[in-house]
Amino acid sequence: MVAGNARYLRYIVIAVFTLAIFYFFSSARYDSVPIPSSLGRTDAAPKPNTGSSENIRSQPQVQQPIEKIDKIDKTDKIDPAIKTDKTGKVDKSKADTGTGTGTGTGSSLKKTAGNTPLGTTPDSPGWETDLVSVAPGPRMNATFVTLARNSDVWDIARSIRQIEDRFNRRYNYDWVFLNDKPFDDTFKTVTSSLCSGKTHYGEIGREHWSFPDFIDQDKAKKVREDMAERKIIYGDSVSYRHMCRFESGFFFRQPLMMNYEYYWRVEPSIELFCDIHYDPFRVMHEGGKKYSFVLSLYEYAETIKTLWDSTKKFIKNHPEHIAEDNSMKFLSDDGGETYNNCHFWSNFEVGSLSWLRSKAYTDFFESLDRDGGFFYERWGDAPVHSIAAGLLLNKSEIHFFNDIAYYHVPFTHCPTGEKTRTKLRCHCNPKDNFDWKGYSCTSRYFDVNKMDKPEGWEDQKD
Ligand SMILES: Nc1nc2c(ncn2[C@@H]2O[C@H](COP(=O)(O)OP(=O)(O)O)[C@@H](O)[C@H]2O)c(=O)[nH]1
Ligand SMILES: [Mg+2]
Repeated sequence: MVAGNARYLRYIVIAVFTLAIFYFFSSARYDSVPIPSSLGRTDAAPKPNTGSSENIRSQPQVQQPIEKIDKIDKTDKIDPAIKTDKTGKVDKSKADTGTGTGTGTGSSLKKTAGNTPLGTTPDSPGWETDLVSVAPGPRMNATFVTLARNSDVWDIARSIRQIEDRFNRRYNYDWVFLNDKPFDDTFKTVTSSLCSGKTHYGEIGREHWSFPDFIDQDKAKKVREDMAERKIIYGDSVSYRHMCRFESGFFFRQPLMMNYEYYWRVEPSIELFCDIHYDPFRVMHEGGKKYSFVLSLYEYAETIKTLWDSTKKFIKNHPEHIAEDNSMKFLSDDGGETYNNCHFWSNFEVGSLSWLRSKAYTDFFESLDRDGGFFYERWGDAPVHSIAAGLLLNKSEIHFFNDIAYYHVPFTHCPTGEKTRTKLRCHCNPKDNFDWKGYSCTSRYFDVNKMDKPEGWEDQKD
């Protein structure tokens, strides 16, 4: 009996002891490492749907201040190309509504650049080696832009993932998606989960995606039938023609695009092969660039039979728009008499929206549009943009982004030079580089601009 009581007593003591230990650990304080308040902050309340959808997941507030307000010279002119708010901080809120001018209280970039130099080569000041943290420096008033169908969702997902991994996760630029039909929920959910900046979704108005009334439908139909017979790629497609006309004349005037000064066009299924150590939008702004490319080639002549005749007509009617130091030599081998079909491949573009919205460019587009070649032939937006850049801009306003290694089926731009590729952690095969091959116009571009070709280019010729 006594032994039994002692046993119960032992059980009770053990139970009390166990409870005490449990209580001790469960109420002990855990001194965590303090998290800076700026990290992990999210946008306040979800915004109402304004026709463009906000990013579904909350936005990390990761952009860095440009400079303190007291450093801003109040006499400086407002620069719409730089995104700032009244405190001198990078301001993303102006992109929210899809309206407005996107201007802020900005200092001139040159001044900002003094604080955060733009390093574009490994030995220049400001070259970024820390590719983990949020990128320092200002943000431009810029956005990615993609025209896509709902069915393109998984192909554009791949492109976004690569752009984010190689560049935008440190910069968080916005992304505008445009479609001739409403975007569905899957498209919005997938893309907004991948983009680190804000996402906007716009439906294109019918007037920008239909036959203008001056187009003779019978004539256009006959052309499509004939091109189908001759097996010209996309020759029988109506939607492809709307797409080319839209990219030539309307994407930059969509309401969602009016907020921005610079764009970077991204298509489904592209690849980026190297780290991007600096902000290409800043290169455009600080370098006074209006148009840029990574790949160039000859256009399929059958699709643009009268494009150059229309161009010559425009030159005659609008000599005031032709730049003094233009790139006619890139476009023509006989002083402008005929087109050599060289063009910048427009599925990649970083460019100035102000330039596309300028009178010079819109006069050019409208003149071509009236001639009907988007439907009576199959004019592509690539030769249209390229001829415009070549004639309306000075040479110094066009930029070749050697550091942006890129693929769009079937061509690759892989930077020439092993040192560059290693430094940028590229994963492209240098043998695939198209730049110096016979069907590329990049060698001609270098010659016209009297640029030195990179060491080793001759070994990649064919
Ligand atoms: N919304 C929409 N986008 C289109 C249509 N056709 C082409 N696109 C987009 O326009 C761009 C160019 O089309 P793509 O098929 O890649 O042409 P390619 O690069 O010339 O072969 C891509 O971003 C496509 O997603 C269309 O009918 N509707
Ligand atoms: Mg494409």
